Amino acid sequence: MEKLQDSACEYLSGVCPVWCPGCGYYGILSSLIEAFAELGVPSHELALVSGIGCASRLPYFVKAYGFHGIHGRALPIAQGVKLANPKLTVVVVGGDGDGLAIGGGHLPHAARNNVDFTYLLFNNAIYGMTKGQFSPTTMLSAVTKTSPFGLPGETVNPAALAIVYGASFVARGFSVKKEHLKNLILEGIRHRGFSFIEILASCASFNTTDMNVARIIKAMASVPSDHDPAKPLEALRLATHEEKIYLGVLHRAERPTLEDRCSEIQRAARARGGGAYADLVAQFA
Ligand SMILES: Cc1ncc(C[n+]2csc(CCOP(=O)(O)OP(=O)(O)O)c2C)c(N)n1
Ligand code: SF4
Repeated sequence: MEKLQDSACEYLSGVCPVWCPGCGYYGILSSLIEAFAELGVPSHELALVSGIGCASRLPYFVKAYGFHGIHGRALPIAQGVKLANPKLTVVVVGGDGDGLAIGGGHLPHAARNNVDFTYLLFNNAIYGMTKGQFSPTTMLSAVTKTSPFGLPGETVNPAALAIVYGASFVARGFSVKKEHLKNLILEGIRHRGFSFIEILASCASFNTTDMNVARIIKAMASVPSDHDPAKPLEALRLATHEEKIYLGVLHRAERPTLEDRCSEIQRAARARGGGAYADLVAQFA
């Protein structure tokens, strides 16, 4: 990793990352801890939650509470963490396979519930940890261990999916653009509600074609300054552009969080008053 700010180094756990040389995830780790340093949140108020995969190893490397969960289940675990202790800043990390294949059923619910945490989806368009099987974001034409002649199914666009599912903050970053990514992570954490950040990153060992750094640099473009992130259809237009890869905040909306709604429901239930247990049982007799 490049030289980090001293304040950011405070967030390194001392466990050395086990990622391959050249892995795009190093850039994400440094942007993340730089963002933590700028936020100034103490380690004991930070929780990192992950599933399984190379991306999901990140909590080991950061001085914060960490939960290395089971494959694809980081989002519901993080929802429980946040509801149990709303004071924590909760960040979920994971790969495209973890989050969109086995864990794909959880994204719409995290988005519609608008839980106040940030999900960093590391998109290297491959299963890195298990040595190069195609994932939901692999390009149709890609040659992988399990797609020597191309893929049978269409490619998923993570940012577009999050917009359609109703996430209240959706952005796209690139592991190589570290300062830009740090600012996106800061915005995502400061956003009140579910923030989803797709981060493009190459897998140096198994996929340098889909996430070819030179290809992305050539195609990347900043979200135009006159873009209105409150309009989801406009955000979708940028997220699904056929030639350009738009980086930046695509969508942002303000709406009540799960915590707000749960408090309202609890207030309403308490206002109605307790019922008798025997009456409740009698209804089903
Ligand atoms: C239930 C279950 N099924 C399959 C696996 C094997 N497995 C481990 S990591 C992984 C894919 C990881 O890919 P991705 O989420 O894209 O992360 P990357 O390693 O590329 O960062 C799979 C299929 C597992 N650990 N548990
Ligand atoms: S296999 Fe790929 S994603 Fe995993 S550490 Fe190596 S380069 Fe990174």
